[in-house]
Formats: sequence, structure tokens, C-alpha cells
Amino acid sequence: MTEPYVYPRPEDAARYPFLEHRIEQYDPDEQEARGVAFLELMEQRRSVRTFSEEPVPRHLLEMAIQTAATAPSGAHMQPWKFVVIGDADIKRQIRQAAEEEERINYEGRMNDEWQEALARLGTHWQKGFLETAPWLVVVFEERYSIKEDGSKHHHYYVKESVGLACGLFITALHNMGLATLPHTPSPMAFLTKLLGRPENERPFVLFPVGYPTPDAQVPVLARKPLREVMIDVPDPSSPPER
Ligand code: IYR
Repeated sequence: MTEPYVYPRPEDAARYPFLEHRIEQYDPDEQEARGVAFLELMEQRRSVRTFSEEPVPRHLLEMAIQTAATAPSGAHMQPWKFVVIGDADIKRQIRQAAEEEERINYEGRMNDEWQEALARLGTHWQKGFLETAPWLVVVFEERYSIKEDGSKHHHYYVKESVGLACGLFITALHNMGLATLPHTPSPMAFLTKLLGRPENERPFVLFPVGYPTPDAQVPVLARKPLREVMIDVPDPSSPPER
């Protein structure tokens, strides 16, 4: 017999506050309509590699970051920092450093198979978007935090947590009609130095944020259909499908 499920345990509730929680309820038609509308919105999202210089109000970016920071995280450590860059000179320095590394990658550090996989995306070592996009957001993962007494506070599932936050960031931007690209100049360590980030942080990904150029192109790519990404575990009591 399985134990009865109790949440929270009284010993935890005696030490920490808990709160009743309800989520918004929709009738079935509205659930369906909301689901379809959101799926259709997200199906339109594409990573963009040519950004116009058209400015984006800073508060829209702030809203996307606030949305990203609603992500669940390991032990609620919220191990993320979103470093926002609008300064042309810093953007130029980031472009220069990223291109220096990427040139080496494309000139041989990436093997032929990798390069061939990227050919269909049309990527290359030049990263002009790092200067034209009005904002660059460099997401840092916080590997640990430092307590008031100077000791380290361990963080859990850092990459998973930051990845979840980045997904929400991309979604929030797209919902506001803003474009981005998850860019991972490799190696990324130059960003720690250039942006003066502390030892407990590591660069995770860089997002240019803005609008696509009017002539922007994206590769023709298909997303896997549901039947390829969703696996049903068969009910052992039902007869096998024929
Ligand atoms: N970091 C390089 C290479 C690159 C790698 C992957 I995997 C991509 O999906 C795209 C690019 C670059 O930014 O060009």
C-alpha cells in the first residue's frame, strides 16, 4: 500500500509559511481557444540573424526579463542574471571578441560534420547583429551565491533553471513582437571580463533583442510533428493497436 500523500508536511508548515493556491479556470471551449491561439503565436517565432537599428523601449525589455524571472528554479534559487547592454561601444567590443572566437571556430575548431549541420542555417563567423540590435542581453548562470558572512550558498540544477528562464524570455519577447536569437559565442569567457561579472557567475547565452531588418531571411526549417516528439506509454490493459 502506498502511503497517503500529504503536502506540505506539518513539520515543514510549522517552520515555513504556505499559502492556498488557485489557478484561473476556463471553460473547455475557452481552454481550447487559448491553447490554439498560443500555439499559433509560438509557431510564428523564428530566430533572426539580421537586426535593424530601430530602438526598443527599455521597459519592454525589462518586462521580458521580469517574465523570464518567473521561471521555476532548483530550490527556488533563481540562479540567473540578465545583463543588459545598450551602449554602442560595449556592443562593438562584444562583436569584436565574439567574431575573433567564431572565426577560429568556423576556420577549423568545429569539425566538418558540425559545419555541415550549420550550413543549412546559413551561419558564419560574422556577427553584425551584435552591433545593430538595440539591446544585447547576456544571461549569466549564478553557480552559487555568497551569503552575508561570505560563505557560499550552493545552487541546484543551475543550467536547467537558467534554460527554463531563457525559454520564457524568448516567449515574452515574441509575444511583444520582438525578435531574438540565442547566440553562444564559444568560448564565452570574454563576456565575464568585459562585463565585469563576479567569479560566481558564468555566461550562459547572449540574446540580441530588436526587430528584424525589413529584408531579413530565415532558413526554411520544419518543426518535428507531434507524433515525433510525444511518446505515449501504452496502457498495458488495453489491446495492442493493429
Ligand atoms: N556559436 C557559433 C556556431 C553555432 C553553433 C550552433 I550548435 C548553432 O545552432 C548556430 C551557430 C555561432 O554562433 O555562429
